Amino acid sequence: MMISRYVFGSPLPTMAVVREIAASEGAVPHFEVSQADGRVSFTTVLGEDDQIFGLGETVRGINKRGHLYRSWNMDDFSHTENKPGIYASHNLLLFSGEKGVFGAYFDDPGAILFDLGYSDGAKAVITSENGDLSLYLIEATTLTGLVREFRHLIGRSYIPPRWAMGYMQSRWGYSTEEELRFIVSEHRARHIPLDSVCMDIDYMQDFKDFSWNHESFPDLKRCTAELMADHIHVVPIIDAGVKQEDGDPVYEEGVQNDYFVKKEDGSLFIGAVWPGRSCFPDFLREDVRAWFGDKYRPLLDAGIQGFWNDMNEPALFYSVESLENAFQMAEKLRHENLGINGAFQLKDAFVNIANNDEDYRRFYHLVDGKPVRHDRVHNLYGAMMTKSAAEGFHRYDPDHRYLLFSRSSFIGAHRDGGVWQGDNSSWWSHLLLNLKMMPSLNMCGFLFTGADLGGFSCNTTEDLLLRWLALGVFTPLMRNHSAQHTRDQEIFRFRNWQDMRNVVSVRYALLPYLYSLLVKCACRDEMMFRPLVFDYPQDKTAIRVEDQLLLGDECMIAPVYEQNARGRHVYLPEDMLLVSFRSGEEYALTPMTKGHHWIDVPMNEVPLFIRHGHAIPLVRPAESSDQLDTAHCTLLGWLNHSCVISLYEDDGVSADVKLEDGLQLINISLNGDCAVARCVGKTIDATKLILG
Ligand code: MIG
Repeated sequence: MMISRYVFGSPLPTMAVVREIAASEGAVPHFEVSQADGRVSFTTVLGEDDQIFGLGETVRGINKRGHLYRSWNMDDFSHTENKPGIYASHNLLLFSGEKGVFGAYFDDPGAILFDLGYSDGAKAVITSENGDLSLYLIEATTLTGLVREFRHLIGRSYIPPRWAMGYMQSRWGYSTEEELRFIVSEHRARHIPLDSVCMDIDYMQDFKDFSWNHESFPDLKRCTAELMADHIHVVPIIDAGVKQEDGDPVYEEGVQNDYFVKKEDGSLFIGAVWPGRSCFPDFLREDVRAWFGDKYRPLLDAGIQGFWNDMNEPALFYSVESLENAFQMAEKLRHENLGINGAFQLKDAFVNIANNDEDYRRFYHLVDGKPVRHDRVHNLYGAMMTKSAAEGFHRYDPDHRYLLFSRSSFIGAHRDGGVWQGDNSSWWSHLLLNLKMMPSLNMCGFLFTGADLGGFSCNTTEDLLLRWLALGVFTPLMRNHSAQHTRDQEIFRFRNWQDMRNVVSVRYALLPYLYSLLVKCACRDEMMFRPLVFDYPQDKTAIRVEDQLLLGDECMIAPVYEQNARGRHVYLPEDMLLVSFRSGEEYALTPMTKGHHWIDVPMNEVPLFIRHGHAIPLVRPAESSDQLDTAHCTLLGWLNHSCVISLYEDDGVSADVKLEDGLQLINISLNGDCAVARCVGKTIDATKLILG
């Protein structure tokens, strides 16, 4: 048995895994188990050089050893190193060391503490705070093998439509049809490729879910149709909280049918988000998911094909109760001479009204008809909202792929949609954090992911956006998004927009390759992005590299992530071809040998490494993914023998994805100093291949 399951307490359903595994009895391998105060802890001894991977979307390094993390989905817009976690709970750990590898998945929808060599450097202690969980132990001989086993357990990853891998422009603040058109035309006029524009909360009427402002969007259907004619998809946001307002159909139906979460006394739990006082659908219930999922219909009818779901941790600005407590505290302190303690008490009384632990204990879900206090299942909320939307889209149109990405997630949601990495900042360190989250998310099944390019909070700089786009070229979700009141961040706002445009064109040249890779990885339970340790476990240098990643079986990426740098150090674990892209059509090729190198990376270049013996296809860039000509391609690579490469291709939209049906084989034969490539239905230029 490659995966075994051990049960503690009475686990609540999470829908994370799709394969049933009978519970094992007896001692748990690898861990010492201890139970106290309702908690259960799992302790494993770490060798001096052991590494720990996993935890999906969170802060800090790829190797998680040496710090404390906590699974507790949280709307935290400051992704700094001291944080225990952010919006997601991905409770997978992979241990790797002298004695081999093993994996552990803690299937628990409540809070879990991961003390990974923090309190005691030689131990990892994982504590389930509720003590009710299934622990899955995964055995394999390699890290890649562990991931394949685990991914098989949790089911096939979400596959977006191909257009979703085009460039997206977003900003919190776009509020009118004119504004969307302006953004699009500024891209089109400059030939900056673009496939989608996102609408943030300002398109709504008073921030009410599924409404839109009819003054700003007098005819949404016509607007989306016109933009679609220009190959642009409009992608609106939907928030978890439903405005409490008489007359609002979502609110009224929710109340009538008892679809919102309630307090112990049976009254509605009221928390505030954008629209002020709001109610929260009990997404853990199937009937509520079906109801909410159908609410997307009017927007779908208006021609919308994709959504992003936000605030689904769920985020709470305050609850009626927490606000009242804060006012009482303020009242109490009002006439006092506030010294250090009093002053902080007053301030904290208000700061703590948001996302307060006590509020998450105030309301209940119905699980199998029985009330379950929210904190016990907290980390599932976003995933169940994603499921609700995904199932709604499927009912609406079972024949087509949909675009969906969420802020909060739990393992299981990787089958229904993607995730964006939340409110990062326009900091260079967050470009690197974006890179580091990619493989961790991939391990947990989330392939369609990316971060807000250029950074969400704070003001970006030209060079940061340019370098960040050069990483975004490779991430499946390639979206420029920024917060209200920050500096304008669209490419066309900048002096060096041409360089940025050329960087985006690299994405379009690679798009068929990247989409093929995503589909293959989804269908084969593989990672698109891997840390070097996965492929070179014996290479003492490679196993510690955290600022380069393998991409597919063919490539390695090494973005520049420091301001004013004009190059960087890279470690090549084997001979590779450096492709220095100046655009999707212009590039220099430099064969390089295994070892340490300094590479120059001028501001207008995107570096990509291709492993010796491999090749990838490149198409002519276009201004939208629909306009790409995939019948013609150019191969890039460095080959010393004939080979066959495979490429998955389909219409990019039909729901049913079967890998076998879309795999095309490109035969490359080398004859002396000449390469010839053949593939049915394609014209292939093999003259750029480096031979030898
Ligand atoms: O409290 O909708 O992460 O992308 O722009 C902020 C406004 C709410 C958080 C999302 C961000 C979005 C913003 N939202």
